[in-house]
Amino acid sequence: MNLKYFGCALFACVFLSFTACKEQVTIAEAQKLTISEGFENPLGFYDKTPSFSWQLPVLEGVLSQSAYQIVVASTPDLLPDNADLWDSGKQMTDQSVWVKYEGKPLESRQKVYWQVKYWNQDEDVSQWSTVNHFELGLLSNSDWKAKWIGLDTKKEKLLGSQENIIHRPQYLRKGFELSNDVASARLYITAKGVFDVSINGEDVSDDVMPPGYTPYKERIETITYDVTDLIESGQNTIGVELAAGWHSGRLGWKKELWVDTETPKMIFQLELTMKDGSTEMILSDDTWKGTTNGPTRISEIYDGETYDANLEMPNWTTNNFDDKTWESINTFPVTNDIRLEPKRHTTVKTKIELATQEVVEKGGVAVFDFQQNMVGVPLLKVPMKKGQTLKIRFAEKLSPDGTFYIENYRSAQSTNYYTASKDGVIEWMPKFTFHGFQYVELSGYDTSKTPSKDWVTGLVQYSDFEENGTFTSSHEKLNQLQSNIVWGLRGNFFDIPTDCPQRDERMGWTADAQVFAPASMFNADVYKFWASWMQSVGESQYDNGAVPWVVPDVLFNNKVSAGWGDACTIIPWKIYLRIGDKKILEENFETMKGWVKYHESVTKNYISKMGFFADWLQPLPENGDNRGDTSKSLIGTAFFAHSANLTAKTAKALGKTEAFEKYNAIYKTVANAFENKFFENGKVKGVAETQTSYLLALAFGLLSEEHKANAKQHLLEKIAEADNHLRTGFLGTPLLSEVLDSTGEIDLMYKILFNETYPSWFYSINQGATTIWERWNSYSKKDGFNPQNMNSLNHYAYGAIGEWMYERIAGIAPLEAGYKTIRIAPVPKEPLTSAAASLNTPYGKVVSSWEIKGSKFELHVVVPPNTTAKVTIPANTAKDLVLNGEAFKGDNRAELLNSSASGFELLVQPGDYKFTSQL
Ligand code: RAM
Repeated sequence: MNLKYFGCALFACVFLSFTACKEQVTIAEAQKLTISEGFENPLGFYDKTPSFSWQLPVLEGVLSQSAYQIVVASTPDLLPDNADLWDSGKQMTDQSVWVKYEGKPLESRQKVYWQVKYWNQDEDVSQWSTVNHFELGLLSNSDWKAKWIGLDTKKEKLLGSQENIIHRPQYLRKGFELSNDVASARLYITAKGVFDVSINGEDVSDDVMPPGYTPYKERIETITYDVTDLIESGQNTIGVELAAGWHSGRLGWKKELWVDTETPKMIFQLELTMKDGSTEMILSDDTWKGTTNGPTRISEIYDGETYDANLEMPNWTTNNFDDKTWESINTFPVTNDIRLEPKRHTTVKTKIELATQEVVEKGGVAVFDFQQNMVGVPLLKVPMKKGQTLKIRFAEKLSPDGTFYIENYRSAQSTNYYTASKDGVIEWMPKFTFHGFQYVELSGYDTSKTPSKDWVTGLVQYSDFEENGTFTSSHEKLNQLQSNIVWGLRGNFFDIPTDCPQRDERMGWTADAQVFAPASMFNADVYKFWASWMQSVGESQYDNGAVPWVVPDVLFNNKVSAGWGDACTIIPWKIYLRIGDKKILEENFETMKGWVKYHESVTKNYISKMGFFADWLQPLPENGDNRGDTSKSLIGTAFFAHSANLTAKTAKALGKTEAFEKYNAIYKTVANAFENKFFENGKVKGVAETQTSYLLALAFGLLSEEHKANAKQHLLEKIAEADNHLRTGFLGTPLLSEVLDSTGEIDLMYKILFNETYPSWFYSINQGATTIWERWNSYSKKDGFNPQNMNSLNHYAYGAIGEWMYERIAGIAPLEAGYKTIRIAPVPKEPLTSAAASLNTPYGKVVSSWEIKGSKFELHVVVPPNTTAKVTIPANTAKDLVLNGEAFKGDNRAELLNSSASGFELLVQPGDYKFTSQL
């Protein structure tokens, strides 16, 4: 294709004038077309005012975009010339991401086709891109003709491990007959609970525990499936398994809520278009039948699943099944108080399969070790005898005597049972629960067989996003830290950002989320994941502006905490910096304002009375408290100022000048009050002097210019007093690298990061960690487990350091929101001799990879099209800089901006560069 166009262009060049030739030059088309938060050709899409993004190809001759044209139509054959929904016309701009749709209003079910072309820096025009498409889901409750259905699962009064009411999983089915052939079929479905749907004996999808977890009293997400290929002409059968999930399980700690959870319900709307053009709908209604006498007896997120193969109902999702003993079901109308909206991020899926690394058997009990702490379920292929019950237990770690360490699961039983109906190898995996574990223990199998590794496979489950960046270095422990961060992400992005995946929490703790969000954005494509959860944050905000501890709010305790509720200002802002899409700011601006107002309401003379978790889990607290030594009032006031500042910045980015002035003034006033109350000449006064108190003051810009240097000195003293170790908890830790870096103390930050002794990141690695731990001392080889049972071994918060590893060790940071301009500024230090990162930005892949070879520093940089990069190369600038093997002279691709004592600073256009400097 390209060649053909090139050929034409060449031909034209020979025969036509130069101007005419320019008109003919056609360059390769735009790639990676996505809509809104990065969706590729989605079905059942949520956004009727989407934005469009594309990437320019990596090609000689494509440096930047000078214009674009987008065409949007209701059928593909109308493109590109007869776009009936929108033709943007030629827009003279370099904007290639987040271009808002401005065409005809779109509606539920609508199919939309689009393509784009661009003009490069020389006004050469590209070919049209391939045609991409999306189809909207059911956007409003009035689209639903179906009813909620379900059995009364309360009447059995079955109680669980904590006297919580257990709703037995239910099986719902319906047969229907079609007299015509189907041209297209869409299934719209969701549950108050979690579901698994089959049609004519086929699984409709491999989604895990859909629809996921939102503030169910406000909004339940709906899922759309294309089931055209599953529908037969003639007789058909639908089968839906429905379990309690997050909706009707014992989530959180409020016992009084579990004793009377609402019965699970399901809603189903199958819309069929027949080959003759007629339409038909199959709905959940009173014609369905149900039973709770199926094989899955109990499913509970914390406690696990119980399965009895004797109760299997072969073919129950096919036409060959008799349901006359099944009950009729209850129906409930769709009301307007709970919004039904298409899911706005991806469902959880099985993403990785881990093989067992080691099996140890003793007295009929076999322990399978994955040598990696993971989250999901086991796939079991185990020999059993009829009537045996297999007991399946989990642990993150073994106690020194080889027994399972499960104290840290607290009340979560995390145990599955499988009863065999015949002799032979069973194949089974739990369906409506998940576990956090490294070890699986089996007992109750056929002990005449020797356990082997293939009995258990670890199915790693998380929201279906792709990994988006890589980081590696010459240091094994730093690489292990990177791996632990990524496993923390895989383990705690289970539809919502969870604090931990294994004990009786697994909740959307807000501080954990805000400290880890930036690191997550480097490692995975999680913009839609965060945007979706931020919607839940907004929906969970109380009328007075308070943002709860966890989202969705299952604690219902009306309590707030500084540094926790501030997730509502910090996450949108930090994501905006990495993505450049103002939508995340627009969507969260009101929530931010409400939260700042709430902050204000708990102050006296701008000094905060907001307390709570403070610098949570600070190591070696003098007061012995999990909340650390830093003053709560100091922390509250610092976050009040910081949230006001981020709200001001947001207002500015959104062009809201008046709001900017207002929030900026609040920020300044609070900062002033903060300094007067807690500092004197840059030294903490009146409250405990801690690393975190200085970090907050410096990171959030709360001190007057003349006192900053002093404050930094006092911080350095506190760090020196701790023998150059950190003394920071959840709130202080992410600020450590930021402050030490921005104040020129990078050597010290390296020292702290590469510390091997407690407390440090490598300490846990030296103790065998394969994930990030909740505490700096969750476990040690010498002293064993931390005595507190609040001791998760998979808690991503301290993985926040991943942000600095990418931005400074490897050296990739956004200089302008969304990496339109990129800062490549690695800071190579001992003990590293090399480090490398790559990141898929909205514009394409950025690479920064360096290596020290003797006195030489080599830097490989890739800058994607339509961006520019400021590249800082450490060097002895008296000596030559070499670019791609030749002495660097500077040209319009790479231009010298500055050379200083520390190195060269260059402005670099898109392309691939290998620099060599002398150190
Ligand atoms: C713990 C959670 C979470 C933390 C809160 C304060 O129970 O696991 O990590 O944010 O407490």
